Amino acid sequence: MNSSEQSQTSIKKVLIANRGEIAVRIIRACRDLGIKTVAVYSDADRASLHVRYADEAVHIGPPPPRESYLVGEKIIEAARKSGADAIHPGYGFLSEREWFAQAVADEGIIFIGPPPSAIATMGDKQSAREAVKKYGVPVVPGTEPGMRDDEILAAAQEIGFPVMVKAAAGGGGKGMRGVYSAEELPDALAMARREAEGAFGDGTVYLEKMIIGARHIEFQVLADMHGNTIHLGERECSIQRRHQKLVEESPSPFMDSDLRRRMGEAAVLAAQSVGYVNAGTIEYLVDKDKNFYFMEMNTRLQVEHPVTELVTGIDLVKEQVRIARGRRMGPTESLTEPKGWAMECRINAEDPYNNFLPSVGQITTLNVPSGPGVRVDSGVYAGYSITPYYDSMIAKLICWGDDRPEAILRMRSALEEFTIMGVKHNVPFHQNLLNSFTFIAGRLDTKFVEERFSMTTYENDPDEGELETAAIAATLYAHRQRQLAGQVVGRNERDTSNWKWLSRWERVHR
Ligand code: MV4
Repeated sequence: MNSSEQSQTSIKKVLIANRGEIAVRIIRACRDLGIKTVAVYSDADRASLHVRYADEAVHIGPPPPRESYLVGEKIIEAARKSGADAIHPGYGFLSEREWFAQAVADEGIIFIGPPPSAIATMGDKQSAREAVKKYGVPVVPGTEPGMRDDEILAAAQEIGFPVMVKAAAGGGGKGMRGVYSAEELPDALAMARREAEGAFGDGTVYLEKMIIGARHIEFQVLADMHGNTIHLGERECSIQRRHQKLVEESPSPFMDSDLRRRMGEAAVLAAQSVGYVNAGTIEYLVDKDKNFYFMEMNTRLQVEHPVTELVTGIDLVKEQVRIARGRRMGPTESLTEPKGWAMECRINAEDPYNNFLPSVGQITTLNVPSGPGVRVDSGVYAGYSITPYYDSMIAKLICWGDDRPEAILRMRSALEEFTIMGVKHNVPFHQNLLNSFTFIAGRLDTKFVEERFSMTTYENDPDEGELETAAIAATLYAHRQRQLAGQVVGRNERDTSNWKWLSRWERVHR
């Protein structure tokens, strides 16, 4: 036996402490590895796909998550009874609860995720800042833990307004507010503390300089138990609404090789600063001058992981399981250059014409796109009923192309093929977005959807005629070049997606 075999732990059966598309995704990775799976389900999920696809399924309670998917004891009990030797938490629910990871380990069950201590340090956003700072990772200028209010005020003057007040226990945009002058600060601190105490049971807040007009770019990291930590490049997540991501892509149109190397190295250091093991994500803010700042680490598999899979060829869920088994992870080097371009549209049961209001009911017709470069991760089927108990994401449509224009064209044609009837959904939003010059030009920012995007007009884009024309021309030209080079099979003059662009261009520039 060599040393790596000695350190391996056997995993023969995995319980998936989640539901929907991510539970299905994890089941598929386990099947690939020859591992049996156990689903858990609430009353609302008896007929869900993850229950059908798993080898076994255990009922864990009524529909509200607090009475089922969030009850650690029920899930551990289900694992014990079914003889599962590992638990995969997916994303959301119990995936970033230190106590759950610890409770699982205390039962002698493998938690397919990071050590509880890494979840705890990164879960407190202020301790995360301090930890990564010690390893030389750039953070936004801000206050230090334990400061009195007069020190916080002095620090704010030093940093310069505007600043952000953030809850240490917050994250993902929760418990965050902007403060624009010294006069507002005392009230803002008091209010933020009260809210944080109410929402998280921890009133600790801190300040950061407000980075204006920033992009949200995150790095995928993988770390095994043998001291190997790598990054797998970035994901651009700037297309979001109220902190809900809607479109993600990899690489980022904003990225260059040198910036990728520097941000990637910092991401590896950030993971190492907390002794990270398994898959994780380092979130950065990047300003227009390409200064980057560590924001948070997500200590779980993320919704948007498929775009990284498509440009690296690495199955992240399989790597998670291999790592949890104690093996050396498959890839040994950080990503230097991504292969091609991947883009993900989150398909939600939400009405884009009515303020993204969630829609419930039965899916009567479902036509799922497919074809070269098209992947759909979904937990629904025709006849499935969407309930109000869980988030509204029903599928992820992920498209890959040789380059960004091809990924966009494939996404447009896949969105056209997607037919969902019976519930309102946001496919029209994505179609509109992919018609926007701003998006096509890759000029993404986190305010675009909320402040400048509209479903009902063609005025999404500021009139910067030449830039718009250049963006669209470049996209069509790149595609045409591939056609001429014979690299694209089956596209011709009547290609409807090109057609729509041209007719739209004519409308705007008539
Ligand atoms: C910021 C910021 C500007 N300056 N921090 C939002 C999610 C959470 N991870 C932190 N967030 C932000 N932190 C400083 N110092 C702006 C945001 C922000 C944001 C970040 C990424 C994506 C969308 C966003 C929308 C609003 C605010």
